[in-house]
Amino acid sequence: MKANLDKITKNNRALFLAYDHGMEHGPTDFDDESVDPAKILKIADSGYFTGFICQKGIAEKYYDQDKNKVPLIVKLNGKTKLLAEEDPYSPQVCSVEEALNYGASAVGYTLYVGSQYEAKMMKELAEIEEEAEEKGIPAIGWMYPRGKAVAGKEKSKEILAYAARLGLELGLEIIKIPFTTNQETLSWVVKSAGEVKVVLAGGSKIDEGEFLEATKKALEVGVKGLAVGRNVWRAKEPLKMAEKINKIIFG
Ligand code: FBP
Repeated sequence: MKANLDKITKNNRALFLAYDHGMEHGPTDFDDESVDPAKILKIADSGYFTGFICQKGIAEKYYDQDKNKVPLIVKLNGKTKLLAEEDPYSPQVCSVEEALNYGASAVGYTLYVGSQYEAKMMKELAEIEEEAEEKGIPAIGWMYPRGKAVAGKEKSKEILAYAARLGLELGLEIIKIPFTTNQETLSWVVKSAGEVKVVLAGGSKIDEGEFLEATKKALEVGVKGLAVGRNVWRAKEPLKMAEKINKIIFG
């Protein structure tokens, strides 16, 4: 069955609100407002987003399939930053089946391209992709170059394009790559990904104007949108920031 991208895209573009940081970084990214999943889900449900990304625990306890309008995207793997391994492995912690029970419209998985555990993660992601396709929902890959083999080259044109191409070869529908402002790199990444839609992570919080400008520039070379966290929910006024990003992406 062909995965249905209609639910999580609009006019072939996407804007996802990412909120899986509690597992990846711990609560250090949060303040008194953003530490509360209910408040972030409210921002996600504002109408500006085509998806809300979280881990299974938040999906189970906060996402209400009858009330929430924003489509749910469940991250199926994750790790903490406490071990800070040079070659990271991010184990699967949720199945496609479980994500569907929470009402997921898509599933996500982080693959650390270049890590010594890359083969293990490729296998897990390939199995997830197969099952997601059977169920008709899209599989989204966080294609993040990381590990000794790619140290210092994580955002190079060649390595980022390789990570993007891997997403196409593995059968993914959307790939998310680390935030970069280099148009030449992004243009080659987009070409390398073929029919797979490329979205950008937001990265650490930066100046709002600078972030909006970078978003515009990324779209100019074929990037299809963002899967952004901190640059929205740590903005002075998250809803206003969401509205501005939405305007840039969807017009
Ligand atoms: P941001 O827009 O806040 O960067 O979120 C994107 C994201 O990929 C999250 O989904 C994830 O939790 C985090 O960044 C991973 O960060 P890191 O680069 O430290 O692994």
